Amino acid sequence: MFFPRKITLLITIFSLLCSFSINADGKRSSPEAVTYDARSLIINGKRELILSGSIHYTRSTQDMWGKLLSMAKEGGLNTIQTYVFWNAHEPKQGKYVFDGNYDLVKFIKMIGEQGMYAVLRVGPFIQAEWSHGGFPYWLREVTNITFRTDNEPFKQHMEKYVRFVIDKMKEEKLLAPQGGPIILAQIENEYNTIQVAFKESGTKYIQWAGNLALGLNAGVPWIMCKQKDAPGPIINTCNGRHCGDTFTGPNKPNKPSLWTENWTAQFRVFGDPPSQRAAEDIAYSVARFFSKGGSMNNYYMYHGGTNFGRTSSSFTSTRYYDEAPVDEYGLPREPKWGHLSDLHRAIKLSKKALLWGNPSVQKLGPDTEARVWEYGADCAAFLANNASKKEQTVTFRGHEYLLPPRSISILSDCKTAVYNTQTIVAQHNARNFIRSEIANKNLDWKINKQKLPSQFPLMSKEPFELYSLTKDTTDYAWYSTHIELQQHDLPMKKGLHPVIRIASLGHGLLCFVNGEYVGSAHGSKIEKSFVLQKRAPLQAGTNHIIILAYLVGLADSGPYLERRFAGPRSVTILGLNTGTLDLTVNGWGHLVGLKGEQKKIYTKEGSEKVKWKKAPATQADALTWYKAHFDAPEGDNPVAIRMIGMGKGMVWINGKSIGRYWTSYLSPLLQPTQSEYHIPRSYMKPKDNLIVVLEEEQGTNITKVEFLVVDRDTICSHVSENYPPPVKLFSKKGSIVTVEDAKPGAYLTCPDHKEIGTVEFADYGDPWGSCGTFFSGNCTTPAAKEVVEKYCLGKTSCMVPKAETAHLKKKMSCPDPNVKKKLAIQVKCVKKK
Ligand SMILES: *[C@@H]1O[C@H](CO)[C@@H](O)[C@H](O)[C@H]1NC(C)=O
Ligand SMILES: *[C@@H]1O[C@H](CO)[C@@H](O)[C@H](O)[C@H]1NC(C)=O
Ligand SMILES: *[C@@H]1O[C@H](CO)[C@@H](O)[C@H](O)[C@H]1NC(C)=O
Ligand SMILES: *[C@@H]1O[C@H](CO)[C@@H](O)[C@H](O)[C@H]1NC(C)=O
Ligand SMILES: CC(=O)N[C@H]1CO[C@H](CO)[C@@H](O)[C@@H]1O
Repeated sequence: MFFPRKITLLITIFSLLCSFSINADGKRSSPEAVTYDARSLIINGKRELILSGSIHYTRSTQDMWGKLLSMAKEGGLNTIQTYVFWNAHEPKQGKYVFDGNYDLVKFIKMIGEQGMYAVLRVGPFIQAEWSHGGFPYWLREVTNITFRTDNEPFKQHMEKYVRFVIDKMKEEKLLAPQGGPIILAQIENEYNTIQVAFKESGTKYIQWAGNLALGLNAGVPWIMCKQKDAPGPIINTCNGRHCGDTFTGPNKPNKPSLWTENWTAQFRVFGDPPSQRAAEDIAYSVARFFSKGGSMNNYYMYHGGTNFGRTSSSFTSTRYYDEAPVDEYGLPREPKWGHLSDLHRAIKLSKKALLWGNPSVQKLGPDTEARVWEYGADCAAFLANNASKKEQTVTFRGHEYLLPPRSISILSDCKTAVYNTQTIVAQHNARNFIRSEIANKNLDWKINKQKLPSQFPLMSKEPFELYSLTKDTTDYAWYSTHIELQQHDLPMKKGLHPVIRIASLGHGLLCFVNGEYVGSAHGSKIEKSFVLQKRAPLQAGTNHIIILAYLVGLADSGPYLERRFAGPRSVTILGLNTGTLDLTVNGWGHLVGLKGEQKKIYTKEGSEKVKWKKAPATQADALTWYKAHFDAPEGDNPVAIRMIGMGKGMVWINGKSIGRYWTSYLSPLLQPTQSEYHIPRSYMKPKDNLIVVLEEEQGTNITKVEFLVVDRDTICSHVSENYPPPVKLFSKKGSIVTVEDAKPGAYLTCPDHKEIGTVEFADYGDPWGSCGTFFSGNCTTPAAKEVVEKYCLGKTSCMVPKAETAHLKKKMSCPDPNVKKKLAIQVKCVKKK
């Protein structure tokens, strides 16, 4: 049991570093080492609640960082968490990269400039759906290495890198004791999930890793997530969806209860259907965690972003956690962003009682309870209804509260319910992808067919293993062999053809026989190995078999990451008169990468080195390069490209890869997992941008591809009769929550100072659907539209007071007067005239 419990003595485990610095505002601050007690982290001598969100600098561009961080701050976060990506920073051994979107120092500084804290998850193993879990490829080639266990070569490289990162942070004065924003650091990552594979070596290793971290004298506490036996003062933290109920707690009574990964959705791999985690569910589990004594929560992810280039782990889609509170494009996903902002306000109103108060639990009914924190006159209560279907009214300290099913109400003074996790007061919005007029104008696609190679310089008896062949320099490698056949080997009957059968360990391949494309096949995230079996146009004489094998990222999880294998394992020809012919040890030639990649034909200079032809109107061949020029889309909203009509490949804009696309990989819903791909604004200049597409598959249609402008200018409100006013209208005077001038109602605010141009939908009764697609139910009030127009048209923000609904009720036509009434509004924001 870890909740509730007495606060133990503040234990200072790190020597107090006495450095002084001057803040940006000129004020002198005297930073101290960050410590903790059983209740929370202690920063500058004070307990602190940490509301944190993960944003990975590698998954957006520098010009996006400022806005992302300010949205996080505005959303009520005080901390940003990021991994540190080893293979981004040291792609070649000893050659460090810290520029562009890999500029970790700048990112951390920007967090500090926002007045926020940073949590640095150094790893160096990070998983993160990032290729190789963050390990550089070269690490795999270190003699006798075994990753993440008591192995000398591994420990040596890990130590060198971890030291390098922490030294860099120290040099730049980014650690809290130096006046910088970093308050916590993480060593290793979810090690418990693989520890059993290494038995005592695993235990030894995790002890060693802990000592390594502590020995760096960073002056901030270290954490290990999902690590029950985190050694010494290292804090074990929870990762999961419902840490309020699943976390067994810190492993020592003097450690606080921290939640480092609370998934805001689920990352997706190609082949997955859409997945959402409702804002109400996230809010419930966060409120529960704090109500039970948690003092830090981190949203994983707060902004997911984009896996540019070849950075995603095997089969992971190019967009990452697009369902997070801030979407891939950096736009707020409502109501998630707003509903969680409201939750943070409610938690902050309760902060004093939460951090210094004494906890108690009171059962209110069968599925209801109150968790109360009291500190003198200061009091905060969390009233929980855990019944999954039933709404319940509870009495707490003489007042009645209505609790929707599976919800928690936060009473920031033990009296006023300022927030309920199930009751969304925040506005909703819908994302629009609008065809760009400018960028799609006169798109003139040219093609360059990737020729099959004729030289395969690397020879061996059997096909080479694909990871060690490509060494993470490309997704592609060619395999070639040839066989002599006599006329009498081939089937005599007309219409009968031999078949080529290739068994591969992953991830995919294209097969060519005698220069002819015979087909392709691929595995999946779950089942990486697969078999291709196709009719082969074999003939008497010499037959050439060419395979283009490909990878879609390196694996990022599990033990023995250095011993994963991919690529063709066995090749046979079936249906010959002489029986099955096994070509596996027939002698194979290999060639790494595509000619076009070597020539960098996705860059301006490279594209001029090859001949391009006008794209034909007929179906295209497999393995084709396309190029065109376009002007940057109008306005300054984010930009995407819709790859409908295409199969699988990669897109480059002015030489920069925006990631792999795989539109032909359909989910069980028979829709592509991802159709739109983000093109960062900073990759484009105003005019004449070069786009190059590499398409692997046959029969695609490049003219279907279109440039899009992305917005969330469709905003909505969907509130019911007994909604409270928004939390932001409440404040705390002493220990009392007050609300001045706060009226319940439907609140709407356009993004980016736009104004409400049209009211697209408004109804009072039982409308249904969601923002973007509302429908009237059986109870409807057509007059609602006029009322909303009166309050909102031409305004940046508006509020339709609840009082109006009383008038509307009289005009409502409704067969069942007992129906729960709701007001639904959908408006479109437009630029101010
Ligand atoms: C690698 O391991 C082998 C077998 O244990 C050993 O003989 C060899 O000396 C090791 N190589 C290095 C460089 O440590
Ligand atoms: C809440 O309900 C869920 C299932 O409905 C159950 O698994 C869980 O144990 C309950 N929690 C409490 C604290 O009652
Ligand atoms: C390709 O797509 C365009 C635009 O949708 C269409 O007009 C054209 O007929 C398609 N071509 C083929 C060969 O399918
Ligand atoms: C409207 O009424 C019909 C018939 O009573 C019912 O089947 C339907 O579910 C109702 N629709 C809504 C949205 O409540
Ligand atoms: C600890 C925990 O809750 N883990 C869960 C995280 O979410 C995945 C799926 O989203 C579950 O499979 C895990 O059990």
